[in-house]
Amino acid sequence: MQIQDVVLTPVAFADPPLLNVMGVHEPFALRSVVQVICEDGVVGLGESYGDAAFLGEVRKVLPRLRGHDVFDLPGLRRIVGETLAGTVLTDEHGLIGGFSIRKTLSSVFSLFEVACLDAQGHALGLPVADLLGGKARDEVEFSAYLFYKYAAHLDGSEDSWGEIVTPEQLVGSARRMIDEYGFRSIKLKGGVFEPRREVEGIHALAEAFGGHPLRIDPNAAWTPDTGIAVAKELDGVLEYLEDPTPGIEGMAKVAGHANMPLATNMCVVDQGDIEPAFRAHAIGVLLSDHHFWGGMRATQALSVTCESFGVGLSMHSNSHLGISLAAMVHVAAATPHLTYACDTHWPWKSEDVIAPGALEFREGAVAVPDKPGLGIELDPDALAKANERFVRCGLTKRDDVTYMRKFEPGFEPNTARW
Ligand code: GKR
Ligand code: MG
Repeated sequence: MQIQDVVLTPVAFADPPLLNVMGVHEPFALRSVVQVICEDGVVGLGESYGDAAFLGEVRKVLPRLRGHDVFDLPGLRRIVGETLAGTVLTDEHGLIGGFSIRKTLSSVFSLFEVACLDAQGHALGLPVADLLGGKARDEVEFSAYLFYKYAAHLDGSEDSWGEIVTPEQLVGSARRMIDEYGFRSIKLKGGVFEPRREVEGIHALAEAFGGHPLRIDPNAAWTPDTGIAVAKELDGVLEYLEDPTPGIEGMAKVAGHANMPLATNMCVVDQGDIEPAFRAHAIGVLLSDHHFWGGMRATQALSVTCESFGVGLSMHSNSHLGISLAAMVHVAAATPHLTYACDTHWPWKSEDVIAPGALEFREGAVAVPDKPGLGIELDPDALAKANERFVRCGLTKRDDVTYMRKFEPGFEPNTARW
C-alpha cells in the first residue's frame, strides 16, 4: 500500500508551570503530528517532539516518502538513515539523556513508524497491538505523575491545580489524581528543592497513601553521595529510585548502596548504553520510550533484552497528546516483560487533537483500543486550533531554564545538592 502524501502539523498545547531541575515548563508544550496518507483513503497518525530542530529533520524526510510502501518499515528506516546521515539532534532541556546519531535517526524514524503501523492496522482491520504480535495484557497501568509547580505562569494565568510546593499540597495533588484516574503507583518529579525537602514530600505521600508504590525522579540532579543518602533514607518506602545521579558510573555507585532498584530514562537511552549499564549493574529498571528508542518494535524488543538480564522495564513520558498515549498503550500492551506502571503526563493537559473517548483511565489503567490501528481519530478542528496556537505562541524549542530565569533571575540548574 503506497504512501501518497505525508502531512506534518506542528502543534502547541497549554502546559502548567511544572517544576523540574532545569527550571519550569513554559506555557505551551510543542509537538508534531504526522498524517501518512495512503491509497484507498487510509490515513496513519504519529506524534512526537515539536521543536524546530526536530521538525527540520522530519521535513527533510517527507518528500522521500511518497510512493513508499507503508508495510516496508526496514525501507523506511533506510530512507531516514540516508536522508539524515550524520545528524545529531540535541535539546536544551537536558532531561532525556545524551545525544547520538542513532538516537536522532531513531526519533525521526519513530514518528513515521507509528503512523505506518496505524495505517497498516486500518488497512488490515487490526489494532496495532495485534500487528506487534498481540496483547500481553488488555489494559496498561499508569502512575500518578506528581510535580511541584507554581500557581501561575508569568502572565498570571492560573490553572485548577494551584501551587504545589509543600508536602500538604503534594498530597492534595496526589489525592486529586488518584480520585480522578484511580492511579495506584505514584511518581514525584524531584530535583527542584533541597533533597531533604523532597524526601519529606515522599514520606508525606507514603503516610497518606499506604500501599501505593512510590518513586522519585530528580533527573540526575544529585551527586552519587546524595543519591546514596536518599536511597538509605527511603529504604522500604520507594519501589524504585529514578535517575538520582548522572551517568552509568554514578548510577552504579548509588546502586551498589541502594536496596531498591534504580531506574533510568537518562543514562540508558540508546542500544549502545545497554551493555555498559547492565555490566556495571547500574540500573534495575529501564524506562523505555518509543519516541526515541526507534519506534514501537524497537521498544518492544527491550522486553527480551531486559528479561534476559533480570532488569525491569517500564515507560518514560514527556508532555504529550493522545496519539502518543495511544502508541504508548499499544506498545506497552504488546510488551510481555513490563514490570511497573508506566509514566504519563496526561493529567496535566486540558486539550487534545484526537476525538475524545478512545482512551479512558479506569483504576489507573487504559484499556487497549480494539479498533483498527491505534484506535483513535484525529479531530481536524482541534488540530487546526493547536497548529494556530503553535504559530501564535512563537516558541521554537523547549527551554525550561530561560523561562525559570524570568521567575528567578540568576537561576542555575543545581546538580550537586544535599
Ligand atoms: O516534564 O519536566 C518534565 C520531565 O522532567 C520530563 O521532561 C522528563 O523527561 O518526565 C521525564 C523523566 O522522567 O525524566
Ligand atoms: Mg525520568
